Amino acid sequence: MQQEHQPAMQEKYQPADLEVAAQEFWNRSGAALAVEDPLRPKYYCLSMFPYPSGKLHMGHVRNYTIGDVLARFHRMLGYNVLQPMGWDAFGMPAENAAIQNNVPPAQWTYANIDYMRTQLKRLGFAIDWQREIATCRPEYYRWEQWLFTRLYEQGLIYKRLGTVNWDPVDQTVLANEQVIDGRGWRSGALIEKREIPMYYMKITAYAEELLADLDQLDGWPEQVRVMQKNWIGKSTGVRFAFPYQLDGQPGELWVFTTRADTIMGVTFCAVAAEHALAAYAAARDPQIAAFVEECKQGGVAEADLATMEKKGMPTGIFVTHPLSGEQVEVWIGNYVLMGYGDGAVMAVPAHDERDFAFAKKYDLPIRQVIAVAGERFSLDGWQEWYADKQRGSCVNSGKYDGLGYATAIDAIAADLATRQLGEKKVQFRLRDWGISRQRYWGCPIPIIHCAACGDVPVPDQDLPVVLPEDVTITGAGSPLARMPEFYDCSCPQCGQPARRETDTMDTFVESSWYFLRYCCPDNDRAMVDERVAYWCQGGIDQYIGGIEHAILHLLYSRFWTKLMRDLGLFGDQPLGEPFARLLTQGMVVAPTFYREDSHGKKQWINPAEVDAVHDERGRASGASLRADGLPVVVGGIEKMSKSKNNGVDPQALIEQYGADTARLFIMFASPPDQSLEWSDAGVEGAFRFLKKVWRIVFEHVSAAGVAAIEAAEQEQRPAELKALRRQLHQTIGKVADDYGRRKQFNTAIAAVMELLNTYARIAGNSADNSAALRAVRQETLEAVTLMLYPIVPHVCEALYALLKPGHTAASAAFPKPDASALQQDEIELVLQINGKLRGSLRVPADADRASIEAAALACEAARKHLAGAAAKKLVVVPGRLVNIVA
Ligand code: ANZ
Ligand code: ZN
Repeated sequence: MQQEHQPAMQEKYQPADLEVAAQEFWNRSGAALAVEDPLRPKYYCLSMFPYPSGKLHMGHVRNYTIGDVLARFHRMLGYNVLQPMGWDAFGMPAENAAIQNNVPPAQWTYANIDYMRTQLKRLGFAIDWQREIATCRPEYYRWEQWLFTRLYEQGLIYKRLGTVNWDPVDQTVLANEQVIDGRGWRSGALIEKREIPMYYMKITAYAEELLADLDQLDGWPEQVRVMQKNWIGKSTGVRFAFPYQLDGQPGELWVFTTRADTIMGVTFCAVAAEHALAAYAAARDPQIAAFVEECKQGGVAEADLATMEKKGMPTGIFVTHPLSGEQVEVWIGNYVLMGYGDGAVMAVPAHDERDFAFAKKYDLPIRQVIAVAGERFSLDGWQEWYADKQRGSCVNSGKYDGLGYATAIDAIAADLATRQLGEKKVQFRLRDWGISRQRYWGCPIPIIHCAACGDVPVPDQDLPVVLPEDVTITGAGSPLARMPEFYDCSCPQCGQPARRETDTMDTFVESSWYFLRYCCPDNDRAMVDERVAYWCQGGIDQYIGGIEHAILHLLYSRFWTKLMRDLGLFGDQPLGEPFARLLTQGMVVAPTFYREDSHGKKQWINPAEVDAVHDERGRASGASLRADGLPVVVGGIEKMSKSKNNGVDPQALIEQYGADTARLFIMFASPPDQSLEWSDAGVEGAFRFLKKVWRIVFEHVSAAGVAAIEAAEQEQRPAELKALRRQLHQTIGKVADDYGRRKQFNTAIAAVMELLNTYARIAGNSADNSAALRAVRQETLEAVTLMLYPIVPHVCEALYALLKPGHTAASAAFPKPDASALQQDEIELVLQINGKLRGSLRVPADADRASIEAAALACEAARKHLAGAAAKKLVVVPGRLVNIVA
């Protein structure tokens, strides 16, 4: 049965009341509930779930509005739509807040969830709230623990030593972002590196597939695919060894190179500070030891390796070149990463830019072994062609002289292989994923440590390992490690007293599979079930979120999906890639304002507290603080952030203007993947537009009776109404394409605005109320309401009920363009006389050249401008213009 939504007809647009009414109606009618229906095509619309930090920020509102527009649009196209929501609820901020406010993290988190859920509901998103997930609930994380035990048994999770940041004052492990300039963020103590046992997920076992499957993801932004590709970082090269003798013992220094063709140009080797040979040298020379310590402190990000200042020290150790037999000295170099390849390189300063800089600095020999015809080698500076693989061939390389890149590598790899000193090798930059966190507010790792049996996974019947929620957080170490009631247990294998693991999992684990659990959040017997096959078949149709998750979250989610597939959890519908299409929304930016205090430190002032003057481009050119009327400095336009105090609270916006204005402003201000600049004027404009739409519909609905109009006007009507209908149906086509294929919502809105301008011009006259006009008006306004519905659903729900009593926009179909209305029976040509614009000419769309020429010569403008002169020639550009040359 059709549910009634019949709001009272009001002359003024009053968002507060009508938004509540619309939301109540949607709730009553279950408009957003998703029920599996194999007979209907599904559309799974997923937005990245928020961390429950306290309240929504503008980035959330943008993200979820984009999702909601797509969800509602696809519902109108007849899809069975799933749009779920949940909470990425574990994580450090809850622990920090707990220390500050003295509330347990659980309590803080649940209160935030409650508040943010209210905010999301107030925005009118068509979310199926029956599927809500909070990752901190045992019903959720028990399945993650269950999967952990399966993967552990298969060796896809394993334990080894890992390096962490240790705060010696707080006696706790810190995350990288908690270490500021080498010191603990809270204690200020110098941070030490410590090696502790940690659990790792073997993502490297999937590196090849994670890379190859990127090719399938043609619904992803190219930029994100490239970032994933670079992160996985596959390189093909040669791994080989330099043999050596140390204290009479034979050893081998292994290196990885992508340029084995330059092997005869090696003039030294360089190892990382953490390398065994560096440790050997450090143990015998305090100066080397000091240098090694200095290098380890740095903690260099890989991106900086190429540009940072090269530093090194010789070890005094010599190794033997495997092909030439030459003695080569080993240096310690700060540009060599321990975590990549073998933590050592063969240095070829003539052809590797980093080695070149290093050799110049320490005056080491540089030997050219690659030449390019027409290019001259010189030691004065680095030249790009030194690295040119395509054009170069070997020189000064004995038997390899004259060989090109690929053939030289083949020959050299073969010679290394016969000496059993090396072979071709594929190397990945991707490392295994360390998931242990020495934190409280996370999913407990389901392992029991037994003195006799070792690490024993918690058996299924003892899952979940529930995280105690009533704790006191002090900031010094995890409370779990101080709770015998948590860690004391008996070994599941031998029954002897044992100790439960007190580390928790990286919160990236929860976000790696939440989108699957939305399909079956109520299943208490399995992690996933056949409903996943329904909603996720062919991939989740649309995923929307921030570009900051372009690498890790998306990579981990892809990895988990493949793990679950390989455990057979998807039955006979193997899902390999979770997200078919990805939209990365742009940042929300806003102007910044500040004053400098007496120390020259900037005091940032929120845009809501200033009055700004704008230049003609809409940029703030001057501003004053409302409180004291005195000027403030106008800073740049920057991403909304706490540090620049330029965040605008969506709540205030919603309270003042309503959810629809917030949604419309966001979708109109810029395309979803570009940055969105906050502007009060833009919000005002959005609000005005909604008032206008309201008034137009109101006038149409309340106009009664048939008023007489001038006979002359009456005659023009059919052509004008036809033009309006044509524009209407063109707009319908364009809006559907903008929403569906192009995902450019701002241009869709602009097209509707233009349509309404034409409407006002042609049909806005309420004195004329003839049946023909009424029909076109009704048709136009119904379609406008439905076209805008995905973006501003509340007001459109109310307007649609006024236009079509007894019907609801929530169950209406998206309008379809009427092909006959699109047919253009008359077209307009530009009329020129002697090349000068003299007006226009209306002719039948299918008019031939002769009749166009006749019409041109006969028209009023031609008669006037030719003034009796005969036309020498007529130029006709079909569909465009006609030029009379006299
Ligand atoms: C000699 C050489 C000569 C190299 C030359 C390059 C050009 P990708 O492509 O990123 O895999 N390398 C190897 N291990 C390293 C480490 N642990 N830290 C820093 N650099 C390392 O890079 C592979 C190249 O990076 C290798 O090839 C090696 O330098 C260096 F004309 O070997 B090459
Ligand atoms: Zn045991």
